[in-house]
Order: sequence, then structure tokens, then C-alpha cells
Amino acid sequence: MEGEDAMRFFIENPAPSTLVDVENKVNKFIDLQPKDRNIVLVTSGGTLVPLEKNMVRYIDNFSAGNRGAASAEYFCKSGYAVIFLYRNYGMKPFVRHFEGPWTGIFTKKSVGSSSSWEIKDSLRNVLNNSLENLELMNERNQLLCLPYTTLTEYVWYLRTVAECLKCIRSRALFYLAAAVSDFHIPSQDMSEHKIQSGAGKDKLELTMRPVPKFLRYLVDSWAPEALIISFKLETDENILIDKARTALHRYNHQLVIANLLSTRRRSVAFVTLDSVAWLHLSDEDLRNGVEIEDYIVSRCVQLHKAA
Ligand code: 9Z3
Repeated sequence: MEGEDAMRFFIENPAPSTLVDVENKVNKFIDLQPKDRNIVLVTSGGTLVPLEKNMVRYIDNFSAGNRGAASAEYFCKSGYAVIFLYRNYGMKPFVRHFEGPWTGIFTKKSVGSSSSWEIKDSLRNVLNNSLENLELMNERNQLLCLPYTTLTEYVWYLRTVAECLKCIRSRALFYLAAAVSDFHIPSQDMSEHKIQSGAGKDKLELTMRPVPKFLRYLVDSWAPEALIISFKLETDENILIDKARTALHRYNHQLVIANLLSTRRRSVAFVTLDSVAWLHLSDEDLRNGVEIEDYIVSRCVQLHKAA
């Protein structure tokens, strides 16, 4: 059962008009899967919280979207079907290698008096691999990408995807790497139009309310048989592991992957109620292009097999 706070959230923040389409796409994707293929929901990117109904300003959660996009790739390679719930315009699996500035991707080649732009030699293989993989994932129906922007969209989509995945029971894995806002302005408290500045206004005061802890409802009622793995992001290393443990006690799910903003690309801790296991990449690993998500995902896949 959802608590009163969650029910209120869904009433005060009505479903986006795109929800039915998302639900249809997810159900169709699930139907296309062979019966022995596991499905993972990977969430990625930051949620946006509007300050005005006709939004000009907003508060955003930090996330470059790399963790989610890279992890989705490794899950695909491990044979999972991946539902990738990502921040619109954020990084996407396979395509992510080409999302930097164009000057880092293309180079100008001159022959005689004519010149043309070509992909850099060092990226030719990466491009080939990415396109091959994307084609393969399409042929095998292994990847479904669903964009969201706001916190409201994210929460509605999360609940809908979870309910669609209920039918595959413990074959479902939730890998919650999105950076989700802890506070928002409920729609009835939100200014209709752009908040005005002007004479006599020397500050802007906003009241934000806590977002209900949806992880609790995911674990207890939306996906009670699935394996649920969440991420914990902190900037203070002294509280990181305690906060991860608190989340495990509070929500009763299986694993928290804890990381610090500054070292997230090279260090993570796998935290359960009775263990903490750190994983660190060396400078050499990073120079050689090793990605920590490769290790994180293989550990999660093992855990899912053992569950
Ligand atoms: C994470 O901790 C992710 O690992 C990062 C990945 C967002 C740091 P990037 O996208 O970074 O590769 O740049 N995600 C979870 C963040 C979060 O908001 N967690 C909530 C919390 O810590 C719980 S859902 O309280």
C-alpha cells in the first residue's frame, strides 16, 4: 500500500499526458522478451523541479548521466533487456561516446586545395562498435529508452514501469542511478507565472517540501519480488557509509552502491546491512579506458543470479 504522502503526491502532481504511451511501450517491450531473459530498469540523470507552473526557472539535480548510460551498455552486454529511464537530452547507451563537443570527434582533412571533415582515426573503431551494438540491440529488442525531464514525470514513469514489470517477478532488477530531488514545490504552492523581481524585493524566499520516499513504495508494493539496487550520493566521506546503511534499514532493499561526487568515476562502495566492500580503479585503469560500471554491473548481475 502507498502511504498518504505518496497518494497526495500523485493527486497534487497529475500524470503527464505521455504516461499512456510510456505504459504501452513498456508492455510491448516486455512482451517481446524471451521467457528466460531478465529485464533491468536503469534510471539515469537528474530530475528537474520547476519553480513556476509556466516554467522559466527550475532547480536541477546534478548528474552527467554517465553512470546510467554506461551501466545500461554493460547490462545489454550481459544479456539483459534494458529499460533506460533517462533525463531527456542526457547520455544514452552506445551513443554516449559521441556526445562531447564535435571538435573532439571530427578532424579536418585537407587534400590539395579541398578539405573535408572526417571522424578522428582514434574514434573510428568506437563508432563502428557503437553502431554495431545499437543495431544488434534493436534486432534483439534489448533496449528501450524512455526520456523524462521533471521529478513528476520520473516518479509516474517509475511507478508505471514497476507495475508493468510485476509480471516477470524476480526476473526484474531495478538499478536506480538517477539523482532524484529530495525537495520540490507542490503544484498548489507554485506560482502560476514567472516569479517577479522588482522594487522593494531584496530576496526570494521559496518553501520546498520533502518528496515522499518512493523507494519505500517501490520495495513494498510496486516491485515486491524484484531485486532493488539504489545509489547513494554524498559529498562528505564521513557520512557516506552511514547514510547508505540508513537507507537499507529504512527501505529494506538488497544493496546500496555508495559514491562520493568527486571520486564517483573511480571508487564506489557496495553496502549491505552487514558488509561494505570498496571497489577502486587505479590511475592506470582510468588511463586505459577501464570503466567502473563494467565491474559494478557484473557484481549486480551475480547478485541477481544468486537471489
Ligand atoms: C548516483 O549516486 C550516481 O552514481 C551519480 C552518477 C549521479 C553520482 P553521473 O551521472 O553520476 O555519472 O555524473 N546516483 C544516485 C543519486 C541520488 O540522488 N541518490 C539519492 C540519495 O543519495 C537516493 S535515490 O539520497
